[in-house]
Amino acid sequence: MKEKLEQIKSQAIAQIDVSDSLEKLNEVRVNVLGKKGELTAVLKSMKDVAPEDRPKVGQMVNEVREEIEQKLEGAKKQLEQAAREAQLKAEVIDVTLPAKKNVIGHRHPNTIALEEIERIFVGMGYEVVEGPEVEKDYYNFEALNIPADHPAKDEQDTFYISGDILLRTQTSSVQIHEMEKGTIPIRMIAPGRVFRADEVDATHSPCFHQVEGLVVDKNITFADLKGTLAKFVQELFGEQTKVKFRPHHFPFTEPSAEMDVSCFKCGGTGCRFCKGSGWIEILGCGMVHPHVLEMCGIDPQEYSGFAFGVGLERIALLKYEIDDMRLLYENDIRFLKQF
Ligand code: 2NM
Repeated sequence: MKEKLEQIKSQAIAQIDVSDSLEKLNEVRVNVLGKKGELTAVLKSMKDVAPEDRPKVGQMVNEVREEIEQKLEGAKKQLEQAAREAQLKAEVIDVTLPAKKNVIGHRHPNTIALEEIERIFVGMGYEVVEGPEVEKDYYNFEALNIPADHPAKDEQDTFYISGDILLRTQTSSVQIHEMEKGTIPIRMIAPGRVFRADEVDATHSPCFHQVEGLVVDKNITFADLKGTLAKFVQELFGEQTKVKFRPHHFPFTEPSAEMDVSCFKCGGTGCRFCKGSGWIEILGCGMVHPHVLEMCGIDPQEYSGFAFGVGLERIALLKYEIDDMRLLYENDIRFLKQF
């Protein structure tokens, strides 16, 4: 019996010594100390030992078990320590390596154009005001002198959320809210996203951006409108830029006009860029209709104002000589990086 126990012990210790993983150590434990293990088998065969020898044999079995357990525990600690050291070694960071470059994208041409426009108007004392993209029919149409049966409503057909809630077709609704507050003078621009039921092509998108401007005060005249907008495009396209006003019609302004700028490519002599005319259409404008002022609670006898609206994409396409609006919405970094 003694020899048998010695043999189990030395075999187990030899196996523990060559175990190079926690799994292998556990195998040894199961094979020797487990329910069906060799040492357990010896214990089970105690009934064959003479009764007077049993305490001695029992003690021997326990000693061998204890020794093997201690050996197992020691080997386990060593393997765990080695694994920790290997992990630490593998995770060493070389702080002298050059850092990875973050790709942080590029400002969108719309953003560049908007920031330029904002800079110009803020420089003239204007406030930048934003408002909701989802609007009531009243603020998008009715308050702008576009009643339910007005043909301009067809032209600006939009997306309805429900009966009288819609996606705004212009940012003028922001100006209406501002006028309703009744704090005059007003000098503001309202940039933002607008929506129209338009098919996508090189110059149209159902969702685009506008910047609309509004000034309301005593004694505001068309001369103020002309001077302000001339200054604006001279800052935007260059000091030599000339402006031309053509009579137009908008329901919310009277009189109304469209403004052209002299072609900044050819200087007005005519080229491919301006289709030979020397002029490029740039924005719509006019004197705020007395009826619009009245609906906002402003007395048109005491106050007057001018307003204008420009398409941000149109400015970006012109300024950066991009010939297809769809390029602005693809967000291809190789395209965006050029501006
Ligand atoms: C344009 C053209 C002309 C305009 C009018 C107003 C308001 F709210 F005062 F009535 N805001 N913007 C306006 C005037 C917009 O866009 C082509």
